[in-house]
Amino acid sequence: MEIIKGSAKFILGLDKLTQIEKWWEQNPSAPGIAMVGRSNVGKSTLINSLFGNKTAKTSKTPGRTQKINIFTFKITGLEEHDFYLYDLPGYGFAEVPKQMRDNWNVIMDAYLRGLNDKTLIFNLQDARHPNQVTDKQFYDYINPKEIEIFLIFNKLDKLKKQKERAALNKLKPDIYADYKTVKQIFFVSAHKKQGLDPLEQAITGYMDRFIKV
Ligand SMILES: Nc1nc2c(ncn2[C@@H]2O[C@H](COP(=O)(O)OP(=O)(O)O)[C@@H](O)[C@H]2O)c(=O)[nH]1
Ligand SMILES: [Mg+2]
Repeated sequence: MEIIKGSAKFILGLDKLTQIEKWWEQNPSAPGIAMVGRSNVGKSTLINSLFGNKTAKTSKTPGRTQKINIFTFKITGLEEHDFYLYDLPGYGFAEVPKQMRDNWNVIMDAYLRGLNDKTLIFNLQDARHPNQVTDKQFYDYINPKEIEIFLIFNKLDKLKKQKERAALNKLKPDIYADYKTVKQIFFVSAHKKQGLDPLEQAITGYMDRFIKV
């Protein structure tokens, strides 16, 4: 099974509490994946690498508007089903204005309150700078909600030395121990399209299972 490249279509952007509540009311058991991470960590690049080159551009909003952008996508062999991709608002802008942080919380709270058990949350982090302050804050925020997270370390191509990669790999047991919400860890370069096969297999495998329950 594969994600059909170019099948992703932007359907809508949500930035209001009532819109998000309405979305979950109308789509209570929609199977999908959601991407969240610090700004600049490579979310758009990963989305484009997984779903086809022009996917994330469709949703490009000027400035720093924080929105949940929703796409549908298709998987080979499961063409009759629509799956959902949620590009969640990034966190951890430098000098983030308080108003924006508050807005992020409002949007994310509404999204996570309605979240069904058929949506996988992927948290992207920079392989060179794992576990930054704002990443930790994200986990502090997510922990009490008992939500499962799939952690993706991106920009692996920036770790040139085998030693650096080995060091990152050695963090794995600590991460699983420290963050109970982390269920799987992936290492990728969205830019160089490296390490994407296991990630894509995880996505298609889960979507396949979700439509059968
Ligand atoms: N070297 C490298 N650069 C990357 C990778 N993924 C993204 N980038 C770069 O990081 C910057 C931010 O990427 P973007 O996808 O816009 O991040 P977003 O803010 O999380 O959506 C861009 O300049 C990308 O080209 C990667 O795997 N390797
Ligand atoms: Mg982006």
